[in-house]
Amino acid sequence: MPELQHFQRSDDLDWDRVFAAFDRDGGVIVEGFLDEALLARLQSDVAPLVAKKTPGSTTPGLWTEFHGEQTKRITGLPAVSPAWVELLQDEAYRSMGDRYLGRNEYWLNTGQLICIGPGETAQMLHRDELNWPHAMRDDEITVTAIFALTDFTEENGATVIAPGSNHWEGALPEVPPGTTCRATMPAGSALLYSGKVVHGGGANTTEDEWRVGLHAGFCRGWLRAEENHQLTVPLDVAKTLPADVQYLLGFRSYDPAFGARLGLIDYDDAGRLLEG
Ligand SMILES: O=C(O)CCC(=O)C(=O)O
Repeated sequence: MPELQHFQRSDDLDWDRVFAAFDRDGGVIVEGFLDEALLARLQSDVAPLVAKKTPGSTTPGLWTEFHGEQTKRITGLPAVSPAWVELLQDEAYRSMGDRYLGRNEYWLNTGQLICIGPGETAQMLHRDELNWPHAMRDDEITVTAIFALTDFTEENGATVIAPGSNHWEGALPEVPPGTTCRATMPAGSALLYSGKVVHGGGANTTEDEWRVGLHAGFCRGWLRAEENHQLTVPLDVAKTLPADVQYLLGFRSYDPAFGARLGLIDYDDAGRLLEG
């Protein structure tokens, strides 16, 4: 039975070993990624949003199924969760982006809560990089963390993942029986995974348990992000955020070392709009 390697976050965790497992399997679990205080603040920041939201997608067709009829998805979190803004600056989380996408060469793709409710069926298996089929190439264009804000169990919808499928040929390969496992992990853990690994949300077979995950991916700065942060985060709020978070949300222009500049205003850094 395939499985993902688990690590425990600590000051002396060897992150090269973590990323070696990431490279081999396409995903890895780091338990204790969020310390207890940050986990508690995240849970309390999002609780009112989760309570207010009704499950299901407003987009018809395939998306209704993909988003999940018994799943609540909530975006725009930097505007309402100081704990999420803090996590966006976490050194270990950012080291995943720096390593695979290049320092300052990526922005936030998604920062969405995915709350899988009782009765939800398994999501279609997919690769995140299929958001940008024309940009797919050998190296990563997107990498993601799913932070567990509740325990993730086989019963409540822990992510289904095919370890090693990051190396499989083809855009969306067949998933042979027996090649997937579940990313079960205690609350506070993070599943870090490749844009190339085949995965999907799991079925929730419980009567009354919600699986709450924070799906937080990075993509290359020259790609259009899945979430439109500049409309979900009001400008007044954006002005109060740390500069590197403003950059991650696209309120500052993409300006990698080699000189390209994207997302400009009056041919200058969009960040000037945040000043004064
Ligand atoms: O919530 C999960 O476990 C995975 C969800 C996912 O992959 C997606 O919605 O793109």
